[in-house]
Amino acid sequence: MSKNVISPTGSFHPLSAPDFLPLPQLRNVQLQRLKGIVQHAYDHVALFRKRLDDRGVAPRDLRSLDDIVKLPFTEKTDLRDTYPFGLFASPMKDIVRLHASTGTTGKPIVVAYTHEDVQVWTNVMLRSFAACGLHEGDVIQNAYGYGLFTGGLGAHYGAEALGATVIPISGGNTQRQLMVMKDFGVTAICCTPSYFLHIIDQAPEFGINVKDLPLRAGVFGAEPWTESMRRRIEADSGIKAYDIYGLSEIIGPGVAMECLCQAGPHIFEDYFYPEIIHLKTGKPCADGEEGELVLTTLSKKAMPMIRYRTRDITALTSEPCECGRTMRRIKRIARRADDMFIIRGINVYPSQIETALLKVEGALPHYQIVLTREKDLDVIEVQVEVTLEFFTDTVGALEDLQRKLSKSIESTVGLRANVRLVQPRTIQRSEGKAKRVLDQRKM
Ligand code: DLL
Repeated sequence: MSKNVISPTGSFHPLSAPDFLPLPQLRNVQLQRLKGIVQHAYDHVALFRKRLDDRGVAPRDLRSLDDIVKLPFTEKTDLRDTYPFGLFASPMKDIVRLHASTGTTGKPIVVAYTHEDVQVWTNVMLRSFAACGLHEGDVIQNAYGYGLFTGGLGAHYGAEALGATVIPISGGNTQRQLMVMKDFGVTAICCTPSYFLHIIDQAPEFGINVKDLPLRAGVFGAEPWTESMRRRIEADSGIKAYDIYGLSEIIGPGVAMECLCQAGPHIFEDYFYPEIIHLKTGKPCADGEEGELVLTTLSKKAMPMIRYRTRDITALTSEPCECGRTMRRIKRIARRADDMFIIRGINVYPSQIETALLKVEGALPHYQIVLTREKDLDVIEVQVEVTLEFFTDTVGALEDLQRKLSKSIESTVGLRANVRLVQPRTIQRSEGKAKRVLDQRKM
Protein backbone atom coordinates (compact mmCIF):
# COMPACT_ATOMS: atom_id res chain seq x y z
CA MET A 1 0.00 0.00 0.00
CA SER A 2 1.39 3.39 -0.92
CA LYS A 3 2.33 5.99 1.67
CA ASN A 4 -0.11 8.69 2.65
CA VAL A 5 0.23 12.26 1.70
CA ILE A 6 -0.75 14.49 4.57
CA SER A 7 -1.55 18.11 3.93
CA PRO A 8 -1.91 20.66 6.73
CA THR A 9 -5.69 20.66 6.39
CA GLY A 10 -6.49 17.09 5.53
CA SER A 11 -4.99 13.70 5.12
CA PHE A 12 -5.16 11.66 1.98
CA HIS A 13 -5.10 7.98 1.21
CA PRO A 14 -5.48 6.78 -2.39
CA LEU A 15 -8.76 5.10 -1.41
CA SER A 16 -10.01 8.42 0.01
CA ALA A 17 -10.26 9.89 -3.50
CA PRO A 18 -14.09 9.65 -3.57
CA ASP A 19 -14.18 12.04 -0.55
CA PHE A 20 -13.10 14.76 -2.98
CA LEU A 21 -15.28 13.94 -6.01
CA PRO A 22 -16.49 16.98 -7.94
CA LEU A 23 -20.15 17.47 -7.05
CA PRO A 24 -21.74 16.78 -10.47
CA GLN A 25 -19.84 13.51 -10.59
CA LEU A 26 -20.84 12.62 -7.02
CA ARG A 27 -24.52 13.36 -7.68
CA ASN A 28 -24.36 11.20 -10.79
CA VAL A 29 -22.82 8.29 -8.86
CA GLN A 30 -25.53 8.69 -6.23
CA LEU A 31 -28.35 8.69 -8.76
CA GLN A 32 -27.08 5.62 -10.61
CA ARG A 33 -26.58 3.75 -7.34
CA LEU A 34 -29.95 4.86 -5.97
CA LYS A 35 -31.75 3.53 -9.04
CA GLY A 36 -29.91 0.22 -8.74
CA ILE A 37 -30.57 -0.25 -5.03
CA VAL A 38 -34.24 0.68 -5.23
CA GLN A 39 -34.71 -1.87 -8.01
CA HIS A 40 -32.83 -4.48 -5.94
CA ALA A 41 -34.96 -3.79 -2.87
CA TYR A 42 -38.14 -3.86 -4.96
CA ASP A 43 -37.21 -7.19 -6.48
CA HIS A 44 -36.23 -8.89 -3.21
CA VAL A 45 -37.97 -7.32 -0.21
CA ALA A 46 -41.71 -8.02 0.02
CA LEU A 47 -42.42 -5.18 2.47
CA PHE A 48 -40.72 -2.59 0.28
CA ARG A 49 -42.39 -3.87 -2.91
CA LYS A 50 -45.81 -3.71 -1.27
CA ARG A 51 -45.25 -0.16 -0.04
CA LEU A 52 -44.16 1.03 -3.47
CA ASP A 53 -47.05 -0.75 -5.19
CA ASP A 54 -49.51 0.75 -2.70
CA ARG A 55 -48.25 4.23 -3.62
CA GLY A 56 -48.30 3.44 -7.31
CA VAL A 57 -44.58 4.20 -7.57
CA ALA A 58 -42.18 2.07 -9.61
CA PRO A 59 -38.36 2.04 -9.33
CA ARG A 60 -38.17 3.46 -12.88
CA ASP A 61 -39.99 6.60 -11.65
CA LEU A 62 -36.72 7.72 -10.04
CA ARG A 63 -35.33 10.16 -12.57
CA SER A 64 -33.47 12.54 -10.28
CA LEU A 65 -32.21 12.49 -6.71
CA ASP A 66 -35.10 14.75 -5.71
CA ASP A 67 -37.48 11.94 -6.65
CA ILE A 68 -36.32 10.12 -3.53
CA VAL A 69 -39.19 11.82 -1.67
CA LYS A 70 -41.58 9.58 -3.60
CA LEU A 71 -40.22 6.58 -1.71
CA PRO A 72 -41.68 5.44 1.61
CA PHE A 73 -39.72 5.73 4.86
CA THR A 74 -38.36 2.69 6.66
CA GLU A 75 -38.44 2.69 10.46
CA LYS A 76 -36.94 0.69 13.28
CA THR A 77 -40.29 -1.00 13.86
CA ASP A 78 -40.05 -2.44 10.33
CA LEU A 79 -36.91 -4.28 11.37
CA ARG A 80 -38.55 -5.51 14.57
CA ASP A 81 -41.77 -6.56 12.82
CA THR A 82 -39.86 -8.59 10.25
CA TYR A 83 -37.43 -10.06 12.81
CA PRO A 84 -35.06 -11.73 12.20
CA PHE A 85 -34.49 -11.92 8.43
CA GLY A 86 -37.57 -10.33 6.81
CA LEU A 87 -35.76 -7.38 5.20
CA PHE A 88 -32.91 -9.39 3.73
CA ALA A 89 -32.53 -8.90 -0.01
CA SER A 90 -29.89 -11.54 -0.68
CA PRO A 91 -30.10 -15.31 -0.28
CA MET A 92 -28.57 -16.68 2.91
CA LYS A 93 -25.76 -18.32 0.93
CA ASP A 94 -24.52 -14.84 -0.06
CA ILE A 95 -24.67 -13.45 3.46
CA VAL A 96 -21.28 -13.65 5.13
CA ARG A 97 -21.97 -11.77 8.37
CA LEU A 98 -24.78 -10.96 10.80
CA HIS A 99 -24.71 -8.34 13.54
CA ALA A 100 -27.46 -7.38 15.96
CA SER A 101 -28.29 -4.43 18.11
CA THR A 102 -30.48 -4.64 21.16
CA GLY A 103 -31.08 -0.93 21.55
CA THR A 104 -32.97 0.23 24.57
CA THR A 105 -36.30 -1.45 24.02
CA GLY A 106 -37.73 -4.69 22.75
CA LYS A 107 -36.41 -7.29 20.37
CA PRO A 108 -32.97 -6.92 18.83
CA ILE A 109 -32.67 -5.92 15.23
CA VAL A 110 -30.58 -8.10 12.96
CA VAL A 111 -28.46 -6.73 10.13
CA ALA A 112 -26.74 -8.62 7.33
CA TYR A 113 -23.79 -8.18 4.98
CA THR A 114 -22.69 -9.83 1.77
CA HIS A 115 -18.98 -10.06 0.99
CA GLU A 116 -19.36 -6.91 -1.13
CA ASP A 117 -21.10 -5.08 1.75
CA VAL A 118 -18.20 -5.92 4.08
CA GLN A 119 -15.81 -4.52 1.47
CA VAL A 120 -17.79 -1.26 1.33
CA TRP A 121 -17.79 -1.09 5.12
CA THR A 122 -14.03 -1.67 5.18
CA ASN A 123 -13.62 1.08 2.60
CA VAL A 124 -15.61 3.70 4.53
CA MET A 125 -13.85 2.81 7.77
CA LEU A 126 -10.46 3.10 6.09
CA ARG A 127 -11.52 6.51 4.76
CA SER A 128 -12.70 7.44 8.27
CA PHE A 129 -9.31 6.72 9.77
CA ALA A 130 -7.51 8.46 6.93
CA ALA A 131 -9.75 11.52 7.32
CA CYS A 132 -8.43 12.14 10.83
CA GLY A 133 -4.82 11.71 9.80
CA LEU A 134 -4.19 8.07 10.67
CA HIS A 135 -2.08 5.97 8.34
CA GLU A 136 0.20 3.02 7.88
CA GLY A 137 2.46 2.72 10.89
CA ASP A 138 -0.16 3.91 13.36
CA VAL A 139 -0.94 1.55 16.23
CA ILE A 140 -4.70 1.55 16.80
CA GLN A 141 -6.16 0.22 20.02
CA ASN A 142 -9.68 -0.86 19.18
CA ALA A 143 -11.68 -0.75 22.40
CA TYR A 144 -15.09 -0.89 20.73
CA GLY A 145 -16.83 -4.11 21.70
CA TYR A 146 -16.21 -7.10 19.41
CA GLY A 147 -19.24 -9.31 18.92
CA LEU A 148 -22.75 -8.62 17.74
CA PHE A 149 -22.12 -4.88 18.18
CA THR A 150 -20.82 -3.41 14.91
CA GLY A 151 -18.18 -1.17 16.54
CA GLY A 152 -15.42 -3.73 17.07
CA LEU A 153 -15.30 -5.57 13.75
CA GLY A 154 -16.23 -2.48 11.73
CA ALA A 155 -13.27 -0.49 13.02
CA HIS A 156 -11.01 -3.56 12.90
CA TYR A 157 -11.36 -4.24 9.17
CA GLY A 158 -10.92 -0.58 8.27
CA ALA A 159 -7.80 -0.15 10.41
CA GLU A 160 -6.20 -3.28 8.94
CA ALA A 161 -6.99 -2.19 5.39
CA LEU A 162 -5.39 1.17 6.15
CA GLY A 163 -2.19 -0.69 6.91
CA ALA A 164 -2.19 0.28 10.57
CA THR A 165 -1.44 -2.18 13.38
CA VAL A 166 -4.68 -3.09 15.13
CA ILE A 167 -4.94 -4.19 18.72
CA PRO A 168 -8.31 -5.97 19.00
CA ILE A 169 -8.63 -5.43 22.74
CA SER A 170 -12.43 -4.88 22.75
CA GLY A 171 -14.09 -3.02 25.66
CA GLY A 172 -13.46 -3.41 29.35
CA ASN A 173 -10.56 -4.27 31.68
CA THR A 174 -9.37 -0.72 32.01
CA GLN A 175 -6.10 -1.63 33.69
CA ARG A 176 -5.16 -3.81 30.73
CA GLN A 177 -6.23 -1.06 28.31
CA LEU A 178 -3.77 1.28 29.98
CA MET A 179 -0.95 -1.25 30.12
CA VAL A 180 -1.35 -2.03 26.42
CA MET A 181 -1.62 1.64 25.52
CA LYS A 182 1.70 2.32 27.20
CA ASP A 183 3.65 -0.84 26.38
CA PHE A 184 2.59 -1.19 22.73
CA GLY A 185 3.16 2.46 21.81
CA VAL A 186 -0.47 3.05 20.88
CA THR A 187 -1.00 6.16 18.73
CA ALA A 188 -4.80 6.09 18.36
CA ILE A 189 -7.73 4.69 20.28
CA CYS A 190 -11.27 3.79 19.26
CA CYS A 191 -14.02 3.64 21.89
CA THR A 192 -17.00 5.56 23.19
CA PRO A 193 -16.08 9.02 24.50
CA SER A 194 -17.44 8.13 27.93
CA TYR A 195 -15.27 5.04 28.16
CA PHE A 196 -12.18 6.99 27.15
CA LEU A 197 -12.91 9.46 29.95
CA HIS A 198 -12.99 6.54 32.33
CA ILE A 199 -9.67 5.21 30.99
CA ILE A 200 -7.88 8.54 31.44
CA ASP A 201 -9.45 8.96 34.83
CA GLN A 202 -7.94 5.66 35.99
CA ALA A 203 -4.50 6.23 34.44
CA PRO A 204 -2.80 7.97 37.41
CA GLU A 205 -3.70 5.00 39.61
CA PHE A 206 -1.48 2.83 37.45
CA GLY A 207 1.29 5.40 37.38
CA ILE A 208 0.46 6.52 33.84
CA ASN A 209 0.16 10.05 32.56
CA VAL A 210 -1.72 9.81 29.25
CA LYS A 211 -0.15 13.05 28.11
CA ASP A 212 3.29 11.36 28.16
CA LEU A 213 2.16 8.56 25.82
CA PRO A 214 2.49 8.65 22.00
CA LEU A 215 -1.34 8.55 21.79
CA ARG A 216 -2.44 11.40 19.51
CA ALA A 217 -5.98 10.68 18.30
CA GLY A 218 -9.24 9.22 19.49
CA VAL A 219 -11.98 7.97 17.15
CA PHE A 220 -14.99 8.43 19.38
CA GLY A 221 -18.62 7.68 18.70
CA ALA A 222 -21.54 5.28 19.24
CA GLU A 223 -23.17 7.69 21.71
CA PRO A 224 -24.13 11.35 21.83
CA TRP A 225 -21.47 13.69 23.20
CA THR A 226 -21.09 17.43 23.26
CA GLU A 227 -18.50 19.95 22.15
CA SER A 228 -17.77 20.70 25.83
CA MET A 229 -17.06 17.01 26.33
CA ARG A 230 -14.62 17.09 23.42
CA ARG A 231 -12.81 20.04 24.99
CA ARG A 232 -12.57 18.22 28.33
CA ILE A 233 -11.23 15.07 26.72
CA GLU A 234 -8.63 16.97 24.70
CA ALA A 235 -7.51 19.06 27.67
CA ASP A 236 -7.26 16.09 30.01
CA SER A 237 -5.48 13.72 27.63
CA GLY A 238 -3.56 15.93 25.21
CA ILE A 239 -4.98 14.06 22.20
CA LYS A 240 -7.31 15.14 19.39
CA ALA A 241 -10.84 13.75 19.68
CA TYR A 242 -12.69 13.01 16.42
CA ASP A 243 -16.36 12.24 16.05
CA ILE A 244 -17.36 9.09 14.15
CA TYR A 245 -20.99 8.34 13.44
CA GLY A 246 -22.83 5.27 12.31
CA LEU A 247 -25.62 2.86 13.06
CA SER A 248 -26.14 -0.85 12.63
CA GLU A 249 -29.14 -0.50 10.32
CA ILE A 250 -27.08 1.42 7.76
CA ILE A 251 -23.73 -0.39 8.10
CA GLY A 252 -22.24 0.26 11.56
CA PRO A 253 -19.50 2.83 12.27
CA GLY A 254 -18.27 4.69 9.19
CA VAL A 255 -21.42 6.37 7.92
CA ALA A 256 -19.79 9.73 8.68
CA MET A 257 -16.47 10.88 10.11
CA GLU A 258 -14.74 14.09 11.02
CA CYS A 259 -11.64 15.26 9.21
CA LEU A 260 -8.72 17.10 10.81
CA CYS A 261 -10.79 20.32 10.80
CA GLN A 262 -13.10 18.80 13.48
CA ALA A 263 -16.01 20.68 12.00
CA GLY A 264 -18.63 17.93 12.06
CA PRO A 265 -18.64 14.49 10.43
CA HIS A 266 -18.57 14.22 6.62
CA ILE A 267 -21.08 11.68 5.35
CA PHE A 268 -19.63 9.14 2.95
CA GLU A 269 -22.21 10.19 0.43
CA ASP A 270 -21.12 7.88 -2.34
CA TYR A 271 -22.57 5.06 -0.21
CA PHE A 272 -25.11 6.74 2.07
CA TYR A 273 -27.60 9.32 0.82
CA PRO A 274 -28.63 11.77 3.56
CA GLU A 275 -31.82 13.79 4.01
CA ILE A 276 -33.04 15.87 6.93
CA ILE A 277 -36.75 15.91 7.63
CA HIS A 278 -39.03 17.68 10.09
CA LEU A 279 -39.64 15.34 13.01
CA LYS A 280 -43.39 15.80 12.94
CA THR A 281 -44.31 16.43 9.32
CA GLY A 282 -41.67 14.29 7.59
CA LYS A 283 -41.15 17.14 5.09
CA PRO A 284 -37.61 17.97 3.91
CA CYS A 285 -35.64 20.58 5.92
CA ALA A 286 -33.51 23.26 4.28
CA ASP A 287 -29.71 23.16 4.36
CA GLY A 288 -28.54 23.95 7.89
CA GLU A 289 -31.95 23.40 9.45
CA GLU A 290 -32.20 20.90 12.28
CA GLY A 291 -34.33 17.79 11.93
CA GLU A 292 -34.19 14.02 11.79
CA LEU A 293 -31.49 12.37 9.73
CA VAL A 294 -32.83 9.96 7.12
CA LEU A 295 -30.37 7.70 5.33
CA THR A 296 -30.56 5.54 2.22
CA THR A 297 -27.88 2.93 1.59
CA LEU A 298 -26.75 3.25 -2.01
CA SER A 299 -24.95 -0.07 -2.37
CA LYS A 300 -25.97 -2.43 0.41
CA LYS A 301 -26.97 -5.76 -1.10
CA ALA A 302 -27.84 -7.96 1.88
CA MET A 303 -30.14 -5.45 3.51
CA PRO A 304 -30.77 -2.24 1.64
CA MET A 305 -32.30 0.54 3.71
CA ILE A 306 -34.44 3.01 1.85
CA ARG A 307 -35.10 6.35 3.59
CA TYR A 308 -34.36 4.95 7.03
CA ARG A 309 -35.49 7.26 9.84
CA THR A 310 -32.53 7.26 12.23
CA ARG A 311 -34.25 9.26 15.04
CA ASP A 312 -30.93 11.15 15.31
CA ILE A 313 -31.31 14.90 15.30
CA THR A 314 -28.87 16.99 13.33
CA ALA A 315 -28.53 19.42 10.43
CA LEU A 316 -26.85 18.86 7.07
CA THR A 317 -24.52 21.47 5.69
CA SER A 318 -23.16 21.84 2.20
CA GLU A 319 -20.84 24.67 3.28
CA PRO A 320 -17.38 23.80 1.95
CA CYS A 321 -14.94 22.37 4.50
CA GLU A 322 -11.34 23.55 4.59
CA CYS A 323 -10.13 20.00 4.00
CA GLY A 324 -11.52 20.08 0.46
CA ARG A 325 -13.87 17.13 0.88
CA THR A 326 -17.02 17.56 -1.16
CA MET A 327 -19.03 15.17 0.99
CA ARG A 328 -21.55 17.12 3.04
CA ARG A 329 -21.23 17.35 6.82
CA ILE A 330 -23.69 16.80 9.61
CA LYS A 331 -23.74 18.76 12.80
CA ARG A 332 -22.52 16.73 15.76
CA ILE A 333 -25.37 14.50 16.88
CA ALA A 334 -25.96 15.50 20.46
CA ARG A 335 -29.47 14.11 20.73
CA ARG A 336 -31.82 11.40 19.59
CA ALA A 337 -35.55 11.91 19.33
CA ASP A 338 -35.89 8.81 21.54
CA ASP A 339 -33.69 10.21 24.33
CA MET A 340 -35.86 13.18 24.99
CA PHE A 341 -37.70 13.15 28.28
CA ILE A 342 -40.44 15.50 29.31
CA ILE A 343 -40.31 16.87 32.78
CA ARG A 344 -43.00 19.20 34.02
CA GLY A 345 -43.90 19.91 30.42
CA ILE A 346 -40.37 20.83 29.35
CA ASN A 347 -38.60 18.78 26.69
CA VAL A 348 -35.11 17.90 27.87
CA TYR A 349 -32.21 16.09 26.23
CA PRO A 350 -29.35 14.66 28.33
CA SER A 351 -26.84 16.57 26.19
CA GLN A 352 -28.33 19.90 27.34
CA ILE A 353 -27.67 18.88 30.93
CA GLU A 354 -24.15 17.83 29.94
CA THR A 355 -23.46 21.23 28.40
CA ALA A 356 -24.82 23.01 31.48
CA LEU A 357 -22.72 20.95 33.88
CA LEU A 358 -19.47 21.29 31.97
CA LYS A 359 -19.75 25.08 31.98
CA VAL A 360 -19.04 25.02 35.70
CA GLU A 361 -15.55 24.59 37.07
CA GLY A 362 -15.27 21.71 39.52
CA ALA A 363 -17.82 19.48 37.79
CA LEU A 364 -16.46 16.32 36.21
CA PRO A 365 -17.91 14.94 32.97
CA HIS A 366 -19.48 12.00 34.79
CA TYR A 367 -23.15 12.44 35.51
CA GLN A 368 -26.46 10.68 35.64
CA ILE A 369 -30.01 11.96 35.48
CA VAL A 370 -32.54 10.26 37.75
CA LEU A 371 -36.25 10.84 37.17
CA THR A 372 -38.74 9.98 39.87
CA ARG A 373 -42.31 10.88 40.74
CA GLU A 374 -43.36 12.27 44.09
CA LYS A 375 -47.02 12.93 44.78
CA ASP A 376 -47.79 12.91 41.04
CA LEU A 377 -45.05 15.43 40.34
CA ASP A 378 -41.99 14.68 38.26
CA VAL A 379 -38.71 15.16 40.07
CA ILE A 380 -35.38 15.41 38.31
CA GLU A 381 -32.16 14.81 40.13
CA VAL A 382 -28.83 15.35 38.43
CA GLN A 383 -26.02 13.49 40.08
CA VAL A 384 -22.65 14.84 39.16
CA GLU A 385 -19.16 13.92 40.24
CA VAL A 386 -16.96 16.75 41.41
CA THR A 387 -13.22 16.96 41.73
CA LEU A 388 -11.61 15.64 44.90
CA GLU A 389 -10.41 19.13 45.79
CA PHE A 390 -14.01 20.27 46.08
CA PHE A 391 -14.89 17.30 48.21
CA THR A 392 -12.13 17.99 50.66
CA ASP A 393 -13.09 21.67 50.67
CA THR A 394 -15.51 23.37 53.03
CA VAL A 395 -19.25 22.71 53.10
CA GLY A 396 -19.74 26.29 51.96
CA ALA A 397 -17.68 25.68 48.80
CA LEU A 398 -19.71 22.58 48.00
CA GLU A 399 -22.99 24.41 48.49
CA ASP A 400 -21.74 27.18 46.28
CA LEU A 401 -20.86 24.71 43.54
CA GLN A 402 -24.25 23.06 43.86
CA ARG A 403 -25.96 26.42 43.44
CA LYS A 404 -23.87 27.26 40.39
CA LEU A 405 -24.73 23.94 38.78
CA SER A 406 -28.45 24.35 39.44
CA LYS A 407 -28.31 27.82 37.98
CA SER A 408 -26.45 26.65 34.92
CA ILE A 409 -29.07 23.94 34.32
CA GLU A 410 -31.87 26.41 34.84
CA SER A 411 -30.45 28.91 32.38
CA THR A 412 -29.63 26.26 29.77
CA VAL A 413 -32.71 24.06 30.00
CA GLY A 414 -35.21 26.30 31.77
CA LEU A 415 -35.76 23.74 34.47
CA ARG A 416 -35.08 23.57 38.17
CA ALA A 417 -33.27 20.34 38.96
CA ASN A 418 -32.04 18.94 42.24
CA VAL A 419 -28.30 18.66 41.92
CA ARG A 420 -26.53 16.04 44.00
CA LEU A 421 -22.75 16.28 44.16
CA VAL A 422 -21.07 12.94 44.45
CA GLN A 423 -17.48 11.86 44.96
CA PRO A 424 -15.29 11.01 41.96
CA ARG A 425 -15.90 7.46 40.63
CA THR A 426 -19.30 7.06 42.28
CA ILE A 427 -21.34 6.98 39.10
CA GLN A 428 -21.32 3.67 37.33
CA ARG A 429 -19.03 3.55 34.29
CA SER A 430 -19.85 1.84 31.04
CA GLU A 431 -17.37 0.11 28.77
CA GLY A 432 -19.61 0.96 25.85
CA LYS A 433 -22.51 3.37 25.56
CA ALA A 434 -23.10 5.42 28.71
CA LYS A 435 -26.56 5.28 30.27
CA ARG A 436 -27.31 8.87 31.19
CA VAL A 437 -30.95 8.69 32.24
CA LEU A 438 -32.51 6.47 34.89
CA ASP A 439 -36.24 6.89 34.52
CA GLN A 440 -37.82 5.44 37.64
CA ARG A 441 -41.18 7.12 37.10
CA LYS A 442 -42.89 4.11 35.58
CA MET A 443 -41.82 1.71 38.28
O1 DLL B 1 -23.17 2.66 17.65
C1 DLL B 1 -22.22 2.11 15.51
C2 DLL B 1 -20.97 2.81 15.89
C3 DLL B 1 -19.96 2.11 16.47
C4 DLL B 1 -20.82 4.16 15.63
C5 DLL B 1 -18.78 2.74 16.82
C6 DLL B 1 -19.64 4.82 15.94
C7 DLL B 1 -18.63 4.12 16.53
P1 DLL B 1 -25.71 1.21 17.04
O2 DLL B 1 -25.37 0.42 18.24
O3 DLL B 1 -26.71 0.66 16.10
O4 DLL B 1 -24.44 1.45 16.17
O5 DLL B 1 -26.18 2.63 17.55
C8 DLL B 1 -26.47 3.65 16.63
O6 DLL B 1 -25.81 5.36 18.20
O7 DLL B 1 -28.37 6.00 15.82
C9 DLL B 1 -26.89 7.24 17.31
O8 DLL B 1 -28.04 7.50 18.09
C10 DLL B 1 -25.77 6.78 18.22
N1 DLL B 1 -24.46 7.24 17.70
C11 DLL B 1 -23.57 6.56 16.98
N2 DLL B 1 -22.50 7.34 16.72
C12 DLL B 1 -22.75 8.54 17.27
C13 DLL B 1 -22.04 9.79 17.35
C14 DLL B 1 -23.29 2.11 16.57
N3 DLL B 1 -20.84 9.97 16.83
C15 DLL B 1 -26.86 4.91 17.36
N4 DLL B 1 -22.66 10.81 18.00
C16 DLL B 1 -27.10 6.06 16.41
C17 DLL B 1 -23.89 10.66 18.54
C18 DLL B 1 -24.02 8.48 17.90
N5 DLL B 1 -24.58 9.53 18.52
